Amino acid sequence: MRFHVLTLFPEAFAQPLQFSIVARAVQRGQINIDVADIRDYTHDAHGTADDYQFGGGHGMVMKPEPVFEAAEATLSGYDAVILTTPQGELLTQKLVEELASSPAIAIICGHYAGVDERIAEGLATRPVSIGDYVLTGGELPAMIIIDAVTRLLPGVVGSPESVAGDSITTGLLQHPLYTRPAEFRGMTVPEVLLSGHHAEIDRWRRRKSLERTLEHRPDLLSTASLTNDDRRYLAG
Ligand code: 6GU
Repeated sequence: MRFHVLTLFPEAFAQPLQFSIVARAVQRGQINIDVADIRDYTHDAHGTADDYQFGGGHGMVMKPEPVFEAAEATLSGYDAVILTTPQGELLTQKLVEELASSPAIAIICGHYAGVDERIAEGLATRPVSIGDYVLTGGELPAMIIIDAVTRLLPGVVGSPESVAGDSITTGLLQHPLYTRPAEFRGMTVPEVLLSGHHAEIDRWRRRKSLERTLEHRPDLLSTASLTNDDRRYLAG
């Protein structure tokens, strides 16, 4: 998978993606991340990439010419050209899965008050927001998209089951996890997990997932496939 990032702040990408699983995916050649500096495609001495809004109003707007020129110089035949914007489609695991099936993804990082609408109209195919809050720029959203997509690529995460059983994908949040020691500062690991009774362990995990989802994300439950047993348990 090839990621092409177009940004006014390429230095933001120098360190953050260079650790753990994403870094390993780069090293193994499973993904490739190219970062282009939009400012390299400006034409004045100051490298002006933004300007005042027509119609008046607070906040600068990213000019179309440098973004189009950066895209034309660096991209070719991409399936998805994402524009990061709070006005975009919400990034969900379903959208991440869809993106993971493209051979290449371009991400234009929005900045300032926003981008000239012609970037959305004539260049980006997919405006994406990462959640209902406002960030100062699209660099962190771009990294989040890269991380989430990379994780789904074949062979990137050790066990395919850990990806297939993702909470959110299943509509249920993950059950609690424990490792050694069995007792830590007076807090103990639930007895059932030490019992070796796999059916009991599965039942306990399922119930904890149901409880957590009901408490923190009741909106997800309608997307989960629930058994009659699950429904009885939730009904209390
Ligand atoms: Cl993609 N960009 C900005 N600036 N803020 C956001 C966002 C994106 N998604 C949520 N908030």
